[in-house]
Amino acid sequence: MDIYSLTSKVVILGNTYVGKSCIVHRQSKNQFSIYSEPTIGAAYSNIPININNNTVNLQVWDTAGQERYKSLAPMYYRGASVALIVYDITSRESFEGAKSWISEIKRTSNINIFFLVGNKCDLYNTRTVTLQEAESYSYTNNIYFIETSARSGYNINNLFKIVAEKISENIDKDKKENMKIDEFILKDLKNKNNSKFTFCSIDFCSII
Ligand SMILES: Nc1nc2c(ncn2[C@@H]2O[C@H](COP(=O)(O)OP(=O)(O)O)[C@@H](O)[C@H]2O)c(=O)[nH]1
Ligand SMILES: [Mg+2]
Repeated sequence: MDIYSLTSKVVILGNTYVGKSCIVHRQSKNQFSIYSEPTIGAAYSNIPININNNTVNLQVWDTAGQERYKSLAPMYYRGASVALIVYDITSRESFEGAKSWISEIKRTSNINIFFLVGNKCDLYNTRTVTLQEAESYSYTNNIYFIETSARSGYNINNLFKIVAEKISENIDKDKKENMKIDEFILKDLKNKNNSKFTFCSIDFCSII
């Protein structure tokens, strides 16, 4: 039985043709088609992931080629808690694109969980972006990094599982912080019962 079930908006962005729609399709339908049709309109897929008996519903928003128009992007990532920024490991241009997506989203949103996703790693023979370069960029910018292949399915499950884990960890952290305040109030109430009056205002509690 679920202890909790939560829904979180996840946005997938990056240059056109890097495999964003195929990644979502592979995870939600376990299928891959080389004749990927452009998404019609903005589409979201609900991807439920089980983490320690809790369900994290990832509401993954994919664009329909509007990623070409960067000015439209904030419409997609508004309210999202995680951003997956995809590039194609055989296209240096798409890696540079991913970096500019990351700085743009950091500058204009509250999203603080980023994943840099190097897709098409089945084409490793023709890669132009090395693992080391992408790892070092991610490390410096404090974001997660993973290489995937929507074509073979490599690391696709892992990617969505780690995304759900990070969302769940964030929720747990918030819960623990709230608990600290509750415990403090409880302790104070006990003091009151011990006859000495102690005043505990919420403002005071919240800065503990
Ligand atoms: N070899 C290979 N091709 C891929 C992979 N993922 C996507 N593609 C191909 O890349 C093209 C663009 O994919 P699509 O998902 O439409 O890209 P989007 O524009 O980023 O949504 C399509 O022809 C896909 O078949 C992959 O992991 N490996
Ligand atoms: Mg697409």
